[in-house]
Amino acid sequence: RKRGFIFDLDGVIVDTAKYHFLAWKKLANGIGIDFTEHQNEQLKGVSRIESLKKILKWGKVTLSEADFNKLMAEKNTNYLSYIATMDESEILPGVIKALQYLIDKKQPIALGSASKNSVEILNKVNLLNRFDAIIDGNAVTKAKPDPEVFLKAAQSIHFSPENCIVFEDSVAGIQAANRANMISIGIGEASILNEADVVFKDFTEISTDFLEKLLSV
Ligand code: B16
Ligand code: MG
Repeated sequence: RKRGFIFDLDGVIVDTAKYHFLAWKKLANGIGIDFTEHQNEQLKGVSRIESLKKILKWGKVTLSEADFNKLMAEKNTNYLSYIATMDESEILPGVIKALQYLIDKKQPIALGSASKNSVEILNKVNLLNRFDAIIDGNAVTKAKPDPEVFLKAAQSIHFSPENCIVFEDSVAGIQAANRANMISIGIGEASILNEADVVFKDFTEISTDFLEKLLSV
């Protein structure tokens, strides 16, 4: 039996949160706002524009539209300078094995990410050709927890939502998958991702037996 498998990018396939952190911290500190790892956690799965709005709110800073756009562009230039250093060694443990298992079983695989840099990142880590479809921040108008990104991903691989399985590391992303009526698999802390159907610490905990079971439920 076939299922549609939808992977989030940041936090599931690669750990780009550390680069987002460095770039957001530089931006925030540059306008006199503190920025902690804890705050960075709250930006996971959140779009670039919503992330900057949150940082400004935390720092009680208001900006003109022109300055807002300038800072967003600067943040991305800075972030991309980190992305430029990425290679296959940054793929999170167990991910390639799981992808390869699904490819061998001829299961369609789509990306469902909030990032507008997803193609660039997948290229750097040499995974672009493993995906049948890429739905990312460039293809959607509504950010997670809105289900748009996952519904479009399902459509792009021609699967109905209830036959799709989503791997996600963010609370907003798990909510999006649930709202899309898909099976949600959390990657991270069970206490944080408690709305997911099932949670694993990382892909090394996901056995091929488990993936096989997903094809038969
Ligand atoms: P960009 P995901 C999300 O990716 C990140 O988790 C989030 O921290 C980031 O702000 C967002 O992408 C937008 O990324 O600035 O590259 O467009 O987890 O949905 O793959
Ligand atoms: Mg993520």
